[in-house]
Amino acid sequence: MFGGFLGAGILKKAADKGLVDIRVHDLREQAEGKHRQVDDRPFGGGEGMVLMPGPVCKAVEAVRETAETPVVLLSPLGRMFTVDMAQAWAGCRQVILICGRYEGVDERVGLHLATVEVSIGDYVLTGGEPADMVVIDAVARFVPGVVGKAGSVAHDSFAEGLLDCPHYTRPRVFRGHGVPEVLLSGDHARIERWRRRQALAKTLALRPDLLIGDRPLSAEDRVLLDEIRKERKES
Ligand code: JFT
Repeated sequence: MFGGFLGAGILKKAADKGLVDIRVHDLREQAEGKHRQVDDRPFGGGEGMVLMPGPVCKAVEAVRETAETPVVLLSPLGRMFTVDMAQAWAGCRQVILICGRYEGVDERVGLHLATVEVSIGDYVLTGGEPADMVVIDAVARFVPGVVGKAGSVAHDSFAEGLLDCPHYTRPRVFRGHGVPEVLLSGDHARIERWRRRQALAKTLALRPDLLIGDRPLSAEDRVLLDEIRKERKES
């Protein structure tokens, strides 16, 4: 499942440049016995299979470089994964993600091995892999050089606590719908102001919770926001 994800696009480029080194480890390499068993039926009965703690612990211990390495368990029961976690982990020498499947991993992995348990959102997946990919992707973006200037991380939607402004490309008129005049004006200062205002207006309309977060707004942003609020009251 990780081959296509890691083998294409921005992550592949980042790996080729040596900016990130993302390794996938097969739990079966740590398994014992003829059958190299990594999962078993749940104690107490019930549906499905549970990943055994032994192979998971051995796999982590085989790759962990220091006691400071975050060991992240993805799980529907975890704390919500946030941009702040992504940024923090991007600054770590190493991050280990435990990726389970089936009904999940033995509870003792979360209790005694993982340093943090996170969920990527309130919806149900069939396994841990897509959640791990989300975390890998979000963390990698914060590694310097991974995302080019165009996607400049610091400048970006959530990193700044705001949603992105709208984007348009050719044609100028698509099925009768035009492009905001300001974007065709060539006036870069005006375009920047418009984009900032749009980002603030979109955030206020769609995600007002982001505006009362812990990131203070600049004086200019507060002026723009007041304007937007006034306009909304008038219409
Ligand atoms: C889901 C996950 C979810 C979700 C790890 C492992 C198995 C499937 C599953 C789903 C519901 C109940 C198991 C995982 C996640 C989310 C992470 C696993 N499943 N039990 N992370 N974030 N929102 N769903 Cl292992």
